[in-house]
Amino acid sequence: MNAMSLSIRSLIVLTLTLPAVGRCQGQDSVFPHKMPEQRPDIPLSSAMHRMFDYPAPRVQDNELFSQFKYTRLQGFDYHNGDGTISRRDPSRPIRVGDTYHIWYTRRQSPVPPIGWNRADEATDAIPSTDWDLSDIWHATSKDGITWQEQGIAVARPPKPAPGWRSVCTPDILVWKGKYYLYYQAFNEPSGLRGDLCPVSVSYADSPDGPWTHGGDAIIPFGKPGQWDQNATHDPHPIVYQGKIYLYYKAAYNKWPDKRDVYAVAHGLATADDPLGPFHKHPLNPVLNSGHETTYFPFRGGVAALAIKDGNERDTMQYSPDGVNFEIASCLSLTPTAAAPFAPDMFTDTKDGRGFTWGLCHFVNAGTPQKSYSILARFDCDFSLDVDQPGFKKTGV
Ligand code: AAL
Repeated sequence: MNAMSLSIRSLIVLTLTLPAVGRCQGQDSVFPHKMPEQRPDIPLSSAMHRMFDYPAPRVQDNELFSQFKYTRLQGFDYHNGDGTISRRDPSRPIRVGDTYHIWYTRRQSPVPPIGWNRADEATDAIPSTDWDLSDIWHATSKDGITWQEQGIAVARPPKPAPGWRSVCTPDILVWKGKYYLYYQAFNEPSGLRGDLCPVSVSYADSPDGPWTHGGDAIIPFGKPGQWDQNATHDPHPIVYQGKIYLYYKAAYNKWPDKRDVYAVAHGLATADDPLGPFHKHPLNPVLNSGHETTYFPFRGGVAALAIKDGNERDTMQYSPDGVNFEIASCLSLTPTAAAPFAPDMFTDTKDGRGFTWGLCHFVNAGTPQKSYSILARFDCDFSLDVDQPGFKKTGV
């Protein structure tokens, strides 16, 4: 799969054409068109009835629709896929000078993970899941495709400090010239109660470190019975309205295996200081779907990509205020753990311009017995400034 490149253009896209729905042309609105009025004298099926509830254009043909092209990254060694090394959950890339920087979960263990359902057999050397026994690593690139691994940014602290078992799923904030990494801190193997973990933070004067521990449990769990009582995961900060807007995920009823009542949602916590305190928004949760968190400033509001989990998975959503999200488009083959390179994600812009690429991960790259994940690049067209060839918003 050297320089593997899967082109979504080769897929046939079925285009639903509604006569009164035009192309997106407005400069100020994500939803510039209205559906035609429903005619009460014409009987409708359920499907056609609810069509009139949707703002138009939806599904595709608007500026928050795109397809995705995936490219394997160069420069990362995976030990010939024996499952003993894994990279996943990349941060969003940032550009400093002429260099891109990323941070990510990196597991290197003598054996591949044995599986969450055997977590009670995990030891200090045997990982349960792919993100157990991990550290946060740093890599750099000049072109976003070929990467040089630079080494550990944030290591597991000694037991019993929070995160001694695993630190993973980082994301980055640049705020007033300093760099902040937010990440999950595990005190037990994933699959036991390890996943019921909160967020820690470390900071540095340079993307090259050194990183100083800045706090634990900075997004506290909700009270018993609340949606985020057990976990605050996937921390994902942007700068919006002069504040740090940190989105996070809580998965409830994930462990033990009660998948019939499993659900995910995303919350928002805001702060004036990267080390906190963070204040949870009273309307939390603000997104009802998405296994990981992907948010970016778009026009005057905030857009969010919901992937993998939930009734609204595989949608791009838009909110005029960072809180009240509506589906803007339905997407196919979305990037998992998407981490876009949006140059204005920390500039407190009032006119977010979107992005054309980012990083993501593919899980289960190996066999079930030798499981590991790889990082990949995706290209797309959620940019208001750059037309990506081959990603026309009208589809194929
Ligand atoms: C990821 C993230 C979180 C979960 C696990 C590791 O994709 O959602 O980090 O805990 O899976």
